[in-house]
Amino acid sequence: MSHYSLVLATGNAHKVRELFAILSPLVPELSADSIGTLRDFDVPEPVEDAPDFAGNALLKARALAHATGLPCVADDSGLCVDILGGAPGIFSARWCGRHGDDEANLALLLAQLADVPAKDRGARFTCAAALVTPAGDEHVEIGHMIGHLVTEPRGNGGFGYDPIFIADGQHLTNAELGTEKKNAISHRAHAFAALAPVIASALQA
Ligand code: ITT
Repeated sequence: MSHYSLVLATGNAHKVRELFAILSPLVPELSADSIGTLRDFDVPEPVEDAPDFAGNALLKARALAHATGLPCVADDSGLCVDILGGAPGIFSARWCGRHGDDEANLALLLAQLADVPAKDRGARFTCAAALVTPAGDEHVEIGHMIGHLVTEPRGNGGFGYDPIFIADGQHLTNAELGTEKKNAISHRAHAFAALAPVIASALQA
């Protein structure tokens, strides 16, 4: 019998850290040791073959809820660049051809945008936050963070494309902002703020 009351269906350690920080104040009944992650269970990660963020978030949460018998939360997220028609989008984690190579993904995107002037470098992060309960209830919420891309990476915080993204109203990249400020305005924070009441009621069920 597991002592977890909620499981995060993600293998991305950066996301796990951000999700802990975002969810703890929003769902106070969740203590750190009541939240498990994909790493705590011997369950293979599902193939993310849905055509959109919401579909991929749901399939990740569904697979783990089915395997663990616990309410599961998943995040599917990515960077959508205006001039690329929304790419990398759902392919953000594997844009360079390998899954999870943040440095190579960022370098390839910067090279692709080398000749694009500042006025055309609009982009947004999108996050789909999904909850699936063992009874089969499913919920998804979408959050965005709108901004633009700079030409050189700046800052050591965050992960993924954070060093080249400046959110509207900011002067620093997400990687320079610091965790607290990023978590106050991020796509992930918006999506999970909307999902938090649903998570709270699933925990009471
Ligand atoms: P899981 O599927 O196991 O959750 P993943 O890293 O494969 O982990 P996604 O398929 O959702 O997750 O891809 C997310 C990618 O989008 C991530 O690898 C980054 O490249 C980018 N990304 C998402 N949120 C980001 C953020 O807050 N800051 C920077 N890059 C982000």
